[in-house]
Amino acid sequence: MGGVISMKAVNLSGSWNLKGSRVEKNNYGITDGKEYKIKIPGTVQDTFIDEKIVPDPYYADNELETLFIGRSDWDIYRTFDLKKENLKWILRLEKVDTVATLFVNGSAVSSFDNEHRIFEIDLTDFLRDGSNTIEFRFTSSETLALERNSKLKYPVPCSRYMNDSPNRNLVRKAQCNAAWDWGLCLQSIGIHEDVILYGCENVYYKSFSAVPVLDHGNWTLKFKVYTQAFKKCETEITCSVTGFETRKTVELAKGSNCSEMYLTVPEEAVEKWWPNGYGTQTLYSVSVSVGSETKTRNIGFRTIEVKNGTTFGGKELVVCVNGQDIFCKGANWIPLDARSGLMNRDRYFDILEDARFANMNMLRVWGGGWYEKEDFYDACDQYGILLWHDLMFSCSTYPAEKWFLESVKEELIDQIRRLASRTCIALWCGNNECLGALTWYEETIANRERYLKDYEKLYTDWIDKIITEEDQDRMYWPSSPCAGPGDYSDNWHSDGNGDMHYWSVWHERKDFEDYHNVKPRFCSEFGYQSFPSLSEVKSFAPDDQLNLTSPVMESHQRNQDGNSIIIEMFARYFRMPGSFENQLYLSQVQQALAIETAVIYWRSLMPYCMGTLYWQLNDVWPVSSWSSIEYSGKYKALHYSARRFYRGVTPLMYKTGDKVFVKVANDTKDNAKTDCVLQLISFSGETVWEKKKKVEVKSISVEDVFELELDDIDTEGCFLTVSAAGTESCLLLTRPKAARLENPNLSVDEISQNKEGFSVKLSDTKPAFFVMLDAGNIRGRFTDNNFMLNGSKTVNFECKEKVTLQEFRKALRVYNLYSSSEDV
Ligand code: BMA
Repeated sequence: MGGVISMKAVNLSGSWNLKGSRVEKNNYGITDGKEYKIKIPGTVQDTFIDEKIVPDPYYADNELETLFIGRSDWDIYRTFDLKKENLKWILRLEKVDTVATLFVNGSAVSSFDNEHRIFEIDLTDFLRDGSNTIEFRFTSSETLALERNSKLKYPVPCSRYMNDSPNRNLVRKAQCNAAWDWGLCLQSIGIHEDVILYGCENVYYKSFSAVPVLDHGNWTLKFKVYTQAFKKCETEITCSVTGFETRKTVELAKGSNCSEMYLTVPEEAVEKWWPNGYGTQTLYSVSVSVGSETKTRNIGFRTIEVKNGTTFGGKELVVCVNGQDIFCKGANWIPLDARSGLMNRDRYFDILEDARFANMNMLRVWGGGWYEKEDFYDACDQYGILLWHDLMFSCSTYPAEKWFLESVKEELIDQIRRLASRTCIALWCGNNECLGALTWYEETIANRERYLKDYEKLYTDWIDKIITEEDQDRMYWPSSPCAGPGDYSDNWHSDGNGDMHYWSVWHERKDFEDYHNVKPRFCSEFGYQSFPSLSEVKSFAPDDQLNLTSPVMESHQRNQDGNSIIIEMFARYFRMPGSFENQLYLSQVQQALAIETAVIYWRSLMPYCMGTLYWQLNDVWPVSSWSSIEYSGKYKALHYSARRFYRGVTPLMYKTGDKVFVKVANDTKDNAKTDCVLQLISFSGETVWEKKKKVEVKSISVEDVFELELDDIDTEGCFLTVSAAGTESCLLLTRPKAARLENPNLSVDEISQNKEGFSVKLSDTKPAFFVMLDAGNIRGRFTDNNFMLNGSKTVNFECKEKVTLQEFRKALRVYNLYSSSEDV
């Protein structure tokens, strides 16, 4: 028996038909039974938007015009020809979004209600030679959510947002599709991955995982090869990597099989994979053949451990790669776009490279989105970006009833098997803020016991066990934030153990200096909002809406108090910005200042604190939010600051009360030597004094360099700059509104074109602060931005599109603090 195993793939992606079967009232003439073409992978929303049948929901308040799509029911279908050839036919489906029944040649085959699952369905008995029809009958996930809600024994509350779809927590679908405090409601309906039919002889070869383990000078690659055999049979499995190979004849039982194989690779035969900033990211192609069917994937050789021992009197959270403790620097990741039709490999690679540009080494895949596309993980592996990976539960209670648990179990098995080999994934985390959420709602406050019981049932008794069984190589961290396994306290404001989310400066409107009042072991969320830049605003707001409180600007601000917090902080720290444009600019300066204040202080606590991930890297649509990169890909001031404050060896300067502390941090794996220069400079530009010290900073440590009493310093007339290891940073000694700034007479002296884009020469006669160059909607980035200028400087713009010098010159704007209170 056995022998040749081969599979034939029939890709059913491409043009399908679409028609509504229960279409809600709308203004676009879309009615039940009316036929359209739809591209699969794709969604109903993308189809109507791309065809301009409905307006773009990202523009103005058009979102409201597209809500009906997610509330309606749709059929998506096609015909195709097939030669059955006596094969078994398996349909592979991934990211079916979400509530649907599959019909093949008129017979109901399977139903779906969990977007995170991967389905492999045997269609052999339903298919015929010649023409076949395949049809997905989708129903609105909101309808199912409401129905499930009506059947609950007691309420299972979740957080609510503007324009949201209710009871999102009762359907396993990206939670932020239902709206969030930075996202529109776009309850997508469709299929986000290719639909592929596999014709198989005896065996369907599903997938494999390969995980490297280092032991006494050798790597052992642990393989798991997943197959489905249609009858008992023998086959040969071959696993290989970079010239090493192992081969075994295995007997497959009828049904699902997981064959384990091991391959030894001497440690010196491969280069290790390191996170960004710690070494190179060498990846090796691993291949596994089952019979004559071969699959390949890239992996890196590295060990990973998350330490949670007791140090400094509390529970640490330290990510350790190849035996090296890593200071985790980065941000939180939300889905790339609210419209999956606009996601593509280039965009994933661009934004992950943006993270690398800002010296990040970790992103947190936040639990309100989805298990990402392969392109995302490919980019993280390639750029050395570790992942803190939440499971997809967020800001909510969830049911602990059997139907829910079973669905979650299938989802986790599918996803963990898919992602187990990913070099970049450092840990699995149970959820986002669901432990905290136990104290958020009337119902949970009134009966915390009941909800805590359900919480334990879901995350401890159920999910923890599934993860441990499926992935022995990664830590399961129960929740973000939390104090650690077995601790169900609300870790919201406690900083001694595990990870914390620190939101008091934003949501509670505390001063920026309040970041100095907490000493997190690992801060996995803290954020500060800003408005998008003018060109970004213009992409969604017509000219008559260019005002912070216009209806369109308010519809692109989803945090109820967002605008008022930003404006109140202007009043607390800055002179009021004059024009709309300056309000946008200053909000970005303010955001950068807030996050920088936190990171500089928390990095100074290393190794007590071993991670800072700010909220949030990206946006799913153009909106006022906590992101450091605008929806279009343009960097906000914060992203440029992050590039400085996340450098491996960097000066840290902060003011607490009347004292200024100057330190140098080194979170690289090598010891560092640098000169540290501190200067006190007047606002007219004269250096009042200069101090210089040679500093040696060991790996993963911080060296105190200077400590300064401000008593004898004219804090309103001077500022400090510090430079070390090629990075300069500056500190105003009062709130900026009190500083006696002088007119810097900032000027653009020369703009020229070069190989990468453009070069801009700037100069001033007096120090200028938060100098921010802006190239409008021309795609690209500056090599430096949001800096202090005292003299002259040339900054390059790396341009990502074809633009003439004239166009660039026309688009270029330069902002600075002094001019921000002007009316223009
Ligand atoms: C956090 C996140 C998100 C949210 C953000 C801003 O705590 O987990 O749910 O978008 O706050 O409020």
